[in-house]
Amino acid sequence: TAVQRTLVLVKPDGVRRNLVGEVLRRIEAKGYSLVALQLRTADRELLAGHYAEHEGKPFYEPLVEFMSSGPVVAAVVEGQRVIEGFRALAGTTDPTTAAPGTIRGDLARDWGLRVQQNLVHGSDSEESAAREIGLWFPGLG
Ligand code: DAT
Ligand code: MG
Repeated sequence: TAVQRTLVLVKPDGVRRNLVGEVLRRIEAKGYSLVALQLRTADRELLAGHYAEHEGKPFYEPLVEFMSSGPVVAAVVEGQRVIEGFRALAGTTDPTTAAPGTIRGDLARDWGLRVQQNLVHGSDSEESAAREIGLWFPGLG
């Protein structure tokens, strides 16, 4: 089967704007299931692991700063091909061009200079998902 798990984050902008329920609603409406859920403010160590692939890039520091600026909701989500499917629900990284009907396309604000404030994160591969789930939910699996 192609049942997968992915790591979803509602980023600090989403929590601040009271969009947690809306994001989880879209996930559940698609038919995906929640396996684990937590509200937490990430420290730099966790974020350094989470965004290791981006270390050294010009947007890395502002990204970590933003991601540690307040609580995030972390979720392990399960479903048929959910890794690709959740990224389709989320829309493209830059909310400016994210399609209508997607989380970022419908709901993201302050885009332009603030690509990082794009409301959600979703793992981009089975490898990333396993690694990220291990970081955020060490007790799982
Ligand atoms: P995604 O979150 O769509 O997987 P990514 O992994 O390439 O995108 O980047 C991680 C986050 O970093 C992204 O959600 C927002 C921020 N980011 C990416 N590219 C950026 C850029 N060119 N300028 C500013 N922030 C960027
Ligand atoms: Mg990514």
